[in-house]
Amino acid sequence: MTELTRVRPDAALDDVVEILERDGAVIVEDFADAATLQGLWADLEPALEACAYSGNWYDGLRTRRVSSLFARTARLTPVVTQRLYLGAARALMERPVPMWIGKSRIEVTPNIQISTTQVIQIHRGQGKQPLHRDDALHLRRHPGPTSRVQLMLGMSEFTAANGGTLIIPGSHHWDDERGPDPAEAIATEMPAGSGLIWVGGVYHGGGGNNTDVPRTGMTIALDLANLRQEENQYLAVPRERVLDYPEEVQRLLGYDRYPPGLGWVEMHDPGEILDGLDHLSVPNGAPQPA
Ligand SMILES: O=C(O)CCC(=O)C(=O)O
Ligand SMILES: [Fe+2]
Repeated sequence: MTELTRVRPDAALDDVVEILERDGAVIVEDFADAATLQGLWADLEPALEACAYSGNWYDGLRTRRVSSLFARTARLTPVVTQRLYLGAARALMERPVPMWIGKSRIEVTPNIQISTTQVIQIHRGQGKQPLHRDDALHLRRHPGPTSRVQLMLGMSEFTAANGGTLIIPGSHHWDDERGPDPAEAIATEMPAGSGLIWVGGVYHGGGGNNTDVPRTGMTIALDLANLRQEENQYLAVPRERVLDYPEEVQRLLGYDRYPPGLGWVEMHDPGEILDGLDHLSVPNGAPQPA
C-alpha cells in the first residue's frame, strides 16, 4: 500500500467501517466545510499564537499544541458528530460484551466518549514523532477490540514534506511483540478540510516538517466510555460551556451513564444533574433539611 484509502463524505458507513477494520485508517475528503474551518481558525489561532513549543521531545520541540478545544470554540459539534466519524466510532466500539448476572447470560453494549482534543501545529525543523499506538495509554493488548477512533482534521494542507501524519496501514492487526518501522509508514496527504480517521491500535505519529509553512491539524479522540478520558473534560470545559452544546455532545463529553453502571451521581444520570436538578434534594433515603 502506498497511499491511504480516500472516500467522499457521502460514502456508505459500512464501507468506511470495513476500510478501518482492514487498514486502520481512512481519509474522508471534504470532511468539514469552509465556514467551519474559518470559524475554527478564528477561534483557535490566537491560542496557537500565544502558545510556546512543547517542552518535550515526544510532543515535539518545534510543535505547538492547544487543548481544551470544547471550551475554546463552540464550532466542534458538526465535526465530532460528522456522520462517518461518529458513525464509524460507534460501529467499531459499541459492540456487545457478554457477561453473567446470576444465572442470566446478558450482553451489555458500551458507549463512547470524547477523550482528548488538540490542535497540533508542526513547524519547520520538527522531526518525525516516534511511531506509537494511542491506545497504549490504556495499556490495551493487541490485536484486540478497538477502544479508540481518532480524527485529524486538516486545518492546513497536509503533505509528506510538512509533517502529514505518518500511518502504518494494517498495524492494528500486529501483536505486541512487533515494533513499528518508519520505512513502513505512509504520510497523510490531504487538503485543508479533509479528515484522517484512524483506530487506536494503528502505529502512527506526526511527520517531520521541512517546509516554511506550519502544518496545522485539529484532533479529537473518541474512546470506549468505560476507560478514563485522556484529557479531563470535566475540568477542561466549564459547565456553562457544556450547557450550550446539544445533548448528544454533552453526553459525549462525559455527562452520561456508561453501561452497565459507570458515571452516576446520586444514582442518577449525570445529564439530569448537569441540567440543574438539585441533586441534594433527590430522595435517596437521606434525611431532608427541615
Ligand atoms: O500530529 C500528528 O499528526 C499526530 C500526533 C500524534 O499522533 C500524537 O501526538 O499522539
Ligand atoms: Fe498519536
